[in-house]
Amino acid sequence: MSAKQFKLTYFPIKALAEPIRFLLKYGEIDFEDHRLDTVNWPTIKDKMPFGQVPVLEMDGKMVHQSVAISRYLAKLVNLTGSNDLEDLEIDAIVDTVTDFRSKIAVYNIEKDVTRKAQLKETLLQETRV
Ligand SMILES: N[C@@H](CCC(=O)N[C@@H](CS)C(=O)NCC(=O)O)C(=O)O
Repeated sequence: MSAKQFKLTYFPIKALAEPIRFLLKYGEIDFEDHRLDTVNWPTIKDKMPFGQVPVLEMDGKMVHQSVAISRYLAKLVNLTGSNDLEDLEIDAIVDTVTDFRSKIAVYNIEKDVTRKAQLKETLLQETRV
């Protein structure tokens, strides 16, 4: 589809990179799926924009922010709405998923057992419904 060379850099997990991988696959765009060895991350971090991943390189140009990358790729593979209102609805769903994911992330990284149990209760009884 595109003559550009794509390289996606992320950790060896799905998380924020998986929608990008899905879109590239959907568009039959060849890409290097570079899954970082987490042990080497401290030496790589400084080379990444804002010290984070996922990062997509297109002909060597690095871009970051998973949702911005996904929006760009959605346009590239014709997976956008057919008008501004449909685009708004798509963006609203994406932002809702992002909100939900951040709350789950807070739960996942919590170390305190009592606080973790409270967060789980809130997730199940309030956030999920
Ligand atoms: N809003 C950013 C968040 C990126 C982010 O939080 N990346 C994490 C991995 S999920 C990261 O690079 N963590 C390593 C670090 O900050 O040192 C996006 O959606 O791309």
